[in-house]
Amino acid sequence: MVAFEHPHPHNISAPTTHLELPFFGDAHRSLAQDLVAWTSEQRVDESDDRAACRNWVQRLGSAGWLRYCVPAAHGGALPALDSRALVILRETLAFYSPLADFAFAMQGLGSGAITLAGTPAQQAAYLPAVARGDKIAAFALSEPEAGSDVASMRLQASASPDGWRLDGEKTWISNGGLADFYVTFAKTDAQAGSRGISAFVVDADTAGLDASAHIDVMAPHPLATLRYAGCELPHSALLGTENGGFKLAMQTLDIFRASVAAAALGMARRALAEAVAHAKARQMFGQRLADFQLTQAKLGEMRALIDAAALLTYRAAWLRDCSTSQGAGTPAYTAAAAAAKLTATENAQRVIDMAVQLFGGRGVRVGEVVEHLYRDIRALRIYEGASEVQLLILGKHALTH
Ligand code: COS
Repeated sequence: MVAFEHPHPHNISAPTTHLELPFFGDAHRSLAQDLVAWTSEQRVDESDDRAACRNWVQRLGSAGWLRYCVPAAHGGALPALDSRALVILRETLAFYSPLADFAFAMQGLGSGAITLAGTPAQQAAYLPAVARGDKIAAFALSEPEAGSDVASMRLQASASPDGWRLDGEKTWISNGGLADFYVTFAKTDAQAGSRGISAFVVDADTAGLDASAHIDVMAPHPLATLRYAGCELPHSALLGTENGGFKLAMQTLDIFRASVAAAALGMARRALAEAVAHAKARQMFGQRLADFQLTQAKLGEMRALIDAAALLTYRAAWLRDCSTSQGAGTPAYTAAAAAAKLTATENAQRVIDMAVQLFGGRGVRVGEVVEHLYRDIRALRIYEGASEVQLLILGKHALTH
């Protein structure tokens, strides 16, 4: 495997002019500038995705960026999770290194349910360590037979004398085998569908938990199947209310959906920047590739797809942060986040494909930035709610509001 050398040619830096839009405040603008400066100086060998992910978590923690994943009361940067800050962080990190974005995002997603519903003791035990990069977090929801259909999960949590006992399997778990703890969703009432699921914090060293089955994917990042064989958990491992796990999972995903859109946006912006640089440099038929109207039309289309994705992404983040009537927890916000995730990931796939096409043969050479982005983007249309799930959410919302 050829490493995705990080960062790519330094003459390309992440754009920031869109931050002048009224969705953002001055604190967001300076956050973006500091982050662009920091990220463009990092050098991480990404040939081993697990080692690189650890390295990124440590760097992101030391530099203070992970503090945006948790609230200030537990070592975070701001009083509450700020969706626009998360969007800026993910968009910028993904522009430079999709793996850096992954490392950042999983700290947030893996600890999000503890931020939302943890007891003070749970929050104190996990959140400051997540913010420092001392503990790596993971979110264990999917199962071999329960991806989009979360409610059909089978991992069973039964009451035991000292607490709970977990038996079953999770799969496609990001940071599997690397994480220090897994926020795990399990059935506590097998007959109750989505109302019979509860969340638990499971430490990686819990007896009976096996995270050694790593899964290799087209854009390498830490991923594994988890086996829970009679994992005994204390009462204090229950996260949130008993049988309240489905809503907690949905609320956690809601926070981060706009940020998945932002990651896609960062990758699309990088592909456009690469395509523009290539079009200006490449000579063919006695002129620059950029001088052909066909090229200009393609770049124009990429730009429009990116702008559409950006506006939906920033709108969703702004609604969550600032709107009382359409903000966090409202169906209108869920729909806005779904529209952002759907559009940004689908548009980014098209933009990156167009960039590969503009690069011609070089576009498919292993090790080219656009070749790597082509593989990186694909999973974003599937994970944290596939495009089809976002369409269902939007369709349901259209019919009921
Ligand atoms: N916030 C809070 N509550 C929510 C919610 C949200 N975003 N979405 C649903 N709920 C609640 C509903 O209000 C409903 O509550 P009641 O039981 O009190 O009525 C309950 O959860 C069930 O909702 P619904 O009937 O809409 O659930 P469905 O089983 O129809 O599933 C989808 C809805 C498909 C949208 C959901 O299962 C989903 O998002 N699946 C994708 C999951 C996913 O992202 N998987 C990837 C794993 S992470 S990589």
